[in-house]
Amino acid sequence: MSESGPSPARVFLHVDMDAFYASIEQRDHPEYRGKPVVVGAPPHQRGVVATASYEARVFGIHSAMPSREAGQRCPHAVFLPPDMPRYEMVSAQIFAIFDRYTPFVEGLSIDEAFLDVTGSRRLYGAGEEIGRRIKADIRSELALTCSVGVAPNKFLAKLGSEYEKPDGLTVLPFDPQAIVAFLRPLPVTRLWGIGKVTRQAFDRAALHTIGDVQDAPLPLLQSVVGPHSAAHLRALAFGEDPREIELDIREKTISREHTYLHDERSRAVLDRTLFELVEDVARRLRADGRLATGGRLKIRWKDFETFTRQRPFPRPTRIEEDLQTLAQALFRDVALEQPIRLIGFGVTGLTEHDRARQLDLFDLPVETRSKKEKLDQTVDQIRKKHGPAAIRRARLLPPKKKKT
Ligand code: TTP
Ligand code: MG
Repeated sequence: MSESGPSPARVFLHVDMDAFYASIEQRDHPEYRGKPVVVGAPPHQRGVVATASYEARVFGIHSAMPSREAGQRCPHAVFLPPDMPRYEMVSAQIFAIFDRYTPFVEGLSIDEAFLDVTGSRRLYGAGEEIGRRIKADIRSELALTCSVGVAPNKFLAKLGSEYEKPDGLTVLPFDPQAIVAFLRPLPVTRLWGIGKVTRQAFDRAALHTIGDVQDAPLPLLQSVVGPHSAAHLRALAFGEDPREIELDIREKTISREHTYLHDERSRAVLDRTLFELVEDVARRLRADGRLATGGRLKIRWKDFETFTRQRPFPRPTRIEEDLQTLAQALFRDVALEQPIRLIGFGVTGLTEHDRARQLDLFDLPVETRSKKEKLDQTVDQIRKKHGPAAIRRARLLPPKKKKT
């Protein structure tokens, strides 16, 4: 059985962006293209390399290496501080591309994900074709490259994406015998969960390749990694991995909308409704704890025709004022050609709090941002205690529409 032969029961993809932070910097600053680029701490300070461009990797520079050492290895490299808000934004765009091809997407980090495309093949072709399309979308829309592995399970898909980096597309065998043969010569370090200590234990037991693990009697494996892990590792050595995609069950958007009893044509009334909807979205976003990367306005006209307009925030945010500003800007651009039935606002591309938090280190002014967040929290607390009407924010009136 191969991907092109009888249709395999399950098909997984693993997609991993190439030199992610460094590639974004080279894309956005043409003068860095073709040059060794190191993203992370500067070479004369304590701190480490987050990632290095492939040109810098030639000098032996890699993630987590002290920047001082990177500076010694390649003094003419371009050193750049991480720009997390920008990388988060690109990450959201990449995940939006994955979402086109399957609802079963498991994000592993800012730049990699597993996709279960088993059910997508009817629409988009075999796994290899889906991998090709995703690469093409990422290249044409975001001007970035990634590496993709196509395989019957998650473990093998990840092996595949690492197999030919950068800009690779690797389809692993789907036939069990061919899988076993493919795995045999690979070093044991390719098995998941093999860290340094385990590796030494493997070395002592003369288990160097995945083939050695396949051939080892179970008691030997148990003596090396313990009874629980032994069965798991042996299964992996034979290319078996029963794990399913773990969905991030939290919604990626928070939105609210309002339908008028009578179609509305007064901009003042519409502004007011929108303001209150955004207030509510902001409150729910704060309770959620994540940051939004974009905002979306929804309008349904009297004749039921519906449209949405969206725009990214300058940086991921959960500050109410940012949401209001964006919502007003989006609505200001809408010409009221007919009365409105429904108006709605939502935030999109919600991203994890922790990861995005680091952005404050590099994206000043932190002071102002945290003051605004504190103000938002105080409003929430007062409302919780005394009810929603206890405090009203002064409405920031949208600027007058430019005469055209
Ligand atoms: P990786 O996918 O591990 O690395 P990469 O995308 O830079 O390079 P490639 O996949 O082509 O080998 O990590 C993704 C990003 O995560 C990376 O660009 C920077 C960040 N990162 C760190 O900040 N610290 C780290 O130790 C690692 C490994 C990554
Ligand atoms: Mg990567």
